[in-house]
Amino acid sequence: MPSTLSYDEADHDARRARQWLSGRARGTGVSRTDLVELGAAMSALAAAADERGPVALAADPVGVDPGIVKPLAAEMLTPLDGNAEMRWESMAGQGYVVPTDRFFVRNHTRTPRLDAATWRLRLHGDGLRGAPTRDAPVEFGYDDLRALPAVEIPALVECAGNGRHFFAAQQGTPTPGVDWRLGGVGVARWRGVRLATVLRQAGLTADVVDVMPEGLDPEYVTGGVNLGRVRRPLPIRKALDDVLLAYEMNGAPLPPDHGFPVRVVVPGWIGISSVKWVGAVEVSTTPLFSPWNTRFYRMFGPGRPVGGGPVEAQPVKSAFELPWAARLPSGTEVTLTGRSWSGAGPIDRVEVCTGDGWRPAELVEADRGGPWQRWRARWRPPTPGRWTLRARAVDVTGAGQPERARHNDLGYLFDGVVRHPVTAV
Ligand SMILES: Nc1nc2c(c(=O)[nH]1)N[C@H]1C(S)=C(S)[C@@H](COP(=O)(O)O)O[C@H]1N2
Ligand SMILES: [Mo]
Repeated sequence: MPSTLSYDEADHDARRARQWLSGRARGTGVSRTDLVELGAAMSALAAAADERGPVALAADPVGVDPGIVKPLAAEMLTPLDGNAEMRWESMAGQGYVVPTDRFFVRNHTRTPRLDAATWRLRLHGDGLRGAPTRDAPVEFGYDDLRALPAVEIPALVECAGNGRHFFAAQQGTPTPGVDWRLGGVGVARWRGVRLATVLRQAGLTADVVDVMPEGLDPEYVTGGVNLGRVRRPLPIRKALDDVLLAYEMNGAPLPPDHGFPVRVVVPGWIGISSVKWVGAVEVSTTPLFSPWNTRFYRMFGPGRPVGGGPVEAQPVKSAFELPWAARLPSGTEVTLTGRSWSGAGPIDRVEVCTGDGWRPAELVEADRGGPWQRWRARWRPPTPGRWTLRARAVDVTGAGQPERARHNDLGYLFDGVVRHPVTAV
């Protein structure tokens, strides 16, 4: 179940930034200027970061992506510049979780092939008081982790850029980055050991501030600059709360594309926090930085703080389990199904609009309190022609979905009501 703790993200972020500027924080690959002179320049960098050529796609039903191991069945996944977006219609009639064959993939480079037998998780940093001396690394093998107490939770992983397409398509303000519609999200059952268990076993000092997991996939090079391995710090409070080191997804060992042998799962937080193929975790008594919390995955733009605002929890979104665009029979009653979710807590209520005002959707009771909520609503398209379907949800914190999402230069956290086109025939 989602955590009920709330974090003052802005507070933690501001503290990080103050310590950074006073020279008390560290971050390889991040310069002081990055934080002082952020703004438009950062958008340009991010734009360069996403300038990777489109992946050639065969017309046959199973696509191949050179950076992704699993087959991309055309009815389940749409290739998107080296990533793969889930097709929402493939969730109709499915259970609570997204089957692994259609779970979205977001890779900065490519899926590495790792061997669990030789894999090690290395914890290091001045926040450890493990043997033999402070600052010495502590290692765990795959079997060591599997021998620790296990937990299994349904958790939502969503790309911060999910819905970015609609900044351009609905609001006329395109932003750089992967052009996700709404399929950059999924809920899976993740089994593993709590990061807290491993951190405590390694031995924490009393003054730990941040922990930073790092992936074993290739270093990320963009615009001729090597930004190193994918990594992003987490405040210790979140790290000790509901974060998992997961080795199973939906009852099977993690598949290569989703982080084999072990990945981090940070429920409700932007996908980049859930580092795949984790190899090291830095534990630090001073705030940590990486390009993934300074150049990318911050809110830049008019009305945003100098240096950008933090991005941690996902906002509220809703999606219909229908093709884009859908064809439905006119004059016949159909059951529209969909799902809504929020990183801040469970969904409280959902409404749909088929053109004649908002009305409540019927919620699947079994999903109450979980990371996402299935719902349904009946509709009889009155006449042949084009229709627009809309859905919007409110979570338990009272957060809802505006008609128009607030702009940010990198196109994160789109929470606007999406207008889903339907042709009735
Ligand atoms: N090591 C590593 N971890 C990573 C990434 C990556 O490229 N490398 N991508 C991140 C991003 S941006 C997202 S949205 C999620 C996607 O997880 P998935 O591919 O299992 O759906 O993984 C995150 N973890
Ligand atoms: Mo992401």
